[in-house]
Amino acid sequence: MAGKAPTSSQDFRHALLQHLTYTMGKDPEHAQFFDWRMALSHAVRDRIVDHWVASTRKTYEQDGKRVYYLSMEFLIGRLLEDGIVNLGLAEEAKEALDSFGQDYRTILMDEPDAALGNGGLGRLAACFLDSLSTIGCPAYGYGIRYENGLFKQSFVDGRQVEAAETWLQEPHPWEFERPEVRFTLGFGGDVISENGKTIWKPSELIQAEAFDTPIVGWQGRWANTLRLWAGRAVDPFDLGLFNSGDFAAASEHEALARSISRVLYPEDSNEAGKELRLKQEYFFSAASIRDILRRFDSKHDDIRLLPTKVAIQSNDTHPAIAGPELLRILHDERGLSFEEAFDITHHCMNYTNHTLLPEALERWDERLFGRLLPRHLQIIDRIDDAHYKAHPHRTLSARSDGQVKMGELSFMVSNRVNGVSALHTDLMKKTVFKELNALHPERIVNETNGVTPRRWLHSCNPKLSSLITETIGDEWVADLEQLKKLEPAIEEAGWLERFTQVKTDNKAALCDYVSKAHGINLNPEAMFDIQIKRMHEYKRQHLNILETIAHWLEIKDNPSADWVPRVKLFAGKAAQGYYFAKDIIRLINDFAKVANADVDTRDVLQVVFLPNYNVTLAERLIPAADLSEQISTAGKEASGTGNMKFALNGALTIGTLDGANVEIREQVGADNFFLFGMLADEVMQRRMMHDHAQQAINADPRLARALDALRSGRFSPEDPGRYTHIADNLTWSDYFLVCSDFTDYWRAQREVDQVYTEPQKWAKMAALNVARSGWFSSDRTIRGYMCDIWEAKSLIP
Ligand code: GPK
Repeated sequence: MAGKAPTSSQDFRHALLQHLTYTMGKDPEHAQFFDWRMALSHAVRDRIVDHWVASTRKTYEQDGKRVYYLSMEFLIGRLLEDGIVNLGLAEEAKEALDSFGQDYRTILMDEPDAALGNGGLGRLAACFLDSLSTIGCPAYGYGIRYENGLFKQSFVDGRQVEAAETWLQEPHPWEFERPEVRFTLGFGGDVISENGKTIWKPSELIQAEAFDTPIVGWQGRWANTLRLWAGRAVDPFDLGLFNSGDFAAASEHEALARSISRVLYPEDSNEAGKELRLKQEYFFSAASIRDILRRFDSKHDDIRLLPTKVAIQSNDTHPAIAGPELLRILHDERGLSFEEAFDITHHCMNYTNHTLLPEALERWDERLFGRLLPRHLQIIDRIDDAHYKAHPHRTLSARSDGQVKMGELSFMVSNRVNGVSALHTDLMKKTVFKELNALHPERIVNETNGVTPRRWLHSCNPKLSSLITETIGDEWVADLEQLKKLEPAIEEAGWLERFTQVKTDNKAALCDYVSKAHGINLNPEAMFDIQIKRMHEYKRQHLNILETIAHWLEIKDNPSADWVPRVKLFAGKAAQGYYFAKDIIRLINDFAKVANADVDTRDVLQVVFLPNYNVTLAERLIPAADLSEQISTAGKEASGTGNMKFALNGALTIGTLDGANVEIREQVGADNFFLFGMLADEVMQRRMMHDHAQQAINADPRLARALDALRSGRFSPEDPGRYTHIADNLTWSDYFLVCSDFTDYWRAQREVDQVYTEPQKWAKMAALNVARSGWFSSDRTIRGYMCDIWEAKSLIP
């Protein structure tokens, strides 16, 4: 493929200086970090653009099927390092910066995270973008250009405090504004009939404007586009009002329009239930559908060919309205019969389900829905009717009980519906989509999640990456299954020592960071035990802290015994209104304060909750982990992807048989995984027992003692009743079965301690985790989607 010839560091130095001078207007003498970062970003971007233009050209020439990934979230993190790593520019960039006396890492870390997502679902979308480009599948990501990404988290007296995130405050070098790509969209109004045609006359109009970010794959062989929509007013400014002195009202339209792309709803596995959220969903789905049709129309006259050129993936139900919108355009505006419009829509649309939690399945009040999208409500009824006609015995529908059910709607409209791990897909068939699956047994497929090895090993763990490359060559970066070739090397003299040294170095680097950023000195000799993810009761951070409290009490009984030193690290954000989760954060912080000050225990137990978990912090923590905590109540974690990142970086997992843990354990071997806890069906059985928690508490004095410690107020002496409600919740309701799994979790933790005292054994288990994690590459996942769902092909020869 065409593109700039490989650059020498001289060329690169020149490019950097050019951009510093002509893009930033600065003299090296006076340039700040920011200027250097921008100059570097532009120099890298120029090289990305060469590949991007070539890929786009080729896509148009070949007119292959394009994949459209619609997602409310893209948790892409920092892009500069990604671009540099994928283009293999690290040496040149470093040398060029060195020659100006600038530190490469400092400049990379100066970039704010693009936090346009909450957690796993958004990060998965970002890994998929990387894999789509690496594989060379022509694809577009479509989402919203939130002005404020996921909130910033800090702690005040141990409590989570949220502040607005402002990633766009500084100029963002990666995007290209496309003022010419604008679509006018409507809300509300009436549906009328004119000459036998149905016409929707919206009462409110808004524009969507495109911003494009190029996403370059490994070695620059391909680059796709992430297109994010921003809200704009149709008539941004009312001069009359302004001249009459009402300055605020003069810009009101603009303010209202902008509010639609203003914030990312800070919810995770929870329905936001806000009108603005529904507007956001329609806004970006409808703009994307128009863009897709415009691109198709530029080459084709026959709309019936649409499914041969277009595969749309709805990332969860947030973009589900894209289906009815496409159907509406084909039927109302283009005059196809409803049946034909439905058929075409159905063959273009697919849907990924990411959760079985009932409270997370999107449902909208039909009055709200009908007020904003009156025509779509009618279309949903017709979809229901058509489905009913085909299956007269079916009992469920997309609209019932006064609600529009986005899961059912997505299922009915889609050609394929997929779960994100084998267990999750299986449970989907047995629970939420039981009836629909019986009617359409071919529709549900499984695509177990994956993570991009470029970011989550090669780039975040350069030392392990080098060791692997020295051992087996560098093809693993784009073909992760090659990690299997490490297995024989693990047996060779000296290899495990080098592997262990990498972990030791990574831990030292993390200690250095934590000390500089937070003034906390971690014990680098201790086992680093890490739980990082969104705060949720089903993820059971409280099981972890309860076991830690029990362990601490035991250490205090006998401080001079031979304890295995541990550093317990936590990070994660709680949804703003999720008070129980916020109290778990506070409990961990309060307990940490007591434990870390305790002279009896602090040498063998440290507890730290790091604030503001984001992609960048994950990139620091995961390479330094010894133990990965994946302890959700079985049946609740759809897949998990953090679990894969840890295993890939040589951490051992302590986990339940939930989500992709099941497949991780299969891949790495049961001997190299610390399993505990009930299975998904045992969970369902156990929950039927009315006194499951009390029984567990009565049977385990350690658990009883830890709960008593919570109730005693010793972790919050100034407010002794602070954690009574957590203890009560666990004792009297305990929906997520913390108590019932506690004893087995304790047992597994002691097994962890035992193995950690045998460094050789631990290192071998950890190395086998790396060697056998190749299957968890998102390249494998994307190939699965391409083959089973999209019928799309790579355009890289
Ligand atoms: C699932 F339903 C949701 C949601 O709203 N947000 C989110 O991040 C996660 N998810 C699951 O909880 C994870 O198990 C899964 O790995 C991830 O989506 C990606 O599939």
